[in-house]
Amino acid sequence: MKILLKTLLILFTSATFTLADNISVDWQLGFQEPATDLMADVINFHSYILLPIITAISILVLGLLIYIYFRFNSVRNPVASTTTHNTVIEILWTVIPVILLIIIAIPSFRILYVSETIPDSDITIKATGHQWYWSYEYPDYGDFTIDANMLSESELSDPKLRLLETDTQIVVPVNKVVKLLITSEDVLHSWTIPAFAVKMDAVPGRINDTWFKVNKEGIYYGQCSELCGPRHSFMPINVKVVSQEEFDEWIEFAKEEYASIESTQIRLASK
Ligand SMILES: [Cu+2]
Repeated sequence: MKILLKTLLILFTSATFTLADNISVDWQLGFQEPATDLMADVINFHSYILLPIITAISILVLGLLIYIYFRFNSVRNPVASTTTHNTVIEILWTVIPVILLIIIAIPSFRILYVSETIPDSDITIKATGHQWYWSYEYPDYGDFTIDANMLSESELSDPKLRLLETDTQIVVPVNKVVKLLITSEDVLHSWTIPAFAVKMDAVPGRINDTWFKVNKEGIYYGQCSELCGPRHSFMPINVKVVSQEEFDEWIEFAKEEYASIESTQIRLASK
């Protein structure tokens, strides 16, 4: 009983942590808090369509098994039936699953369509996967590249988010459509932020695109989600979502801070 209460307490408190921290926590059940409308749709689809259907099917099948076990065992039913066909039941067990699949397919296709259709974007970011870090470019704002390496354990801030924090975070404005171009320099990687419902493969020699529009400020965490080598778990993704004013300030800072060496040389040479 004590253990049960303890477990319930952990589950309850972890749910509250989730709301605050935009990260997964020990004993968490379910998804992180959604930060985009798309992720909210995904969670609703899961919680109000998939989960009830799965639960109902499991309970129905379990109930039938238990009923058969007691009603038709050899003691209560010594002479077995020789029935081989029942047209009504056969039609039902074909038609009902078809209806359920249609009920699942309609909202599922809608979510897929929304995630694949990039609206008019306010800003474009290009993410490149490397063994084993991510680099980012903001092509709308000139020629600079940001490398985001994982922080080692001794460098972590408090609370210590092991395997999640990077030395530089990419910054995006809140409530703006961000178009993300994703590619890789070496092997397959995958750019993922669970709270955004974004997971897109980074493929060498090809550019994939996706998008997100975050509706709350904060720092969001993700990890490379394609097995890419021995340090696959050491290339986390941080996105800092700020107001438009803060973003404008940061982009001015970033242009100087992360300017590439070549362009600095060109600038110096032209002076
Ligand atoms: Cu990777």
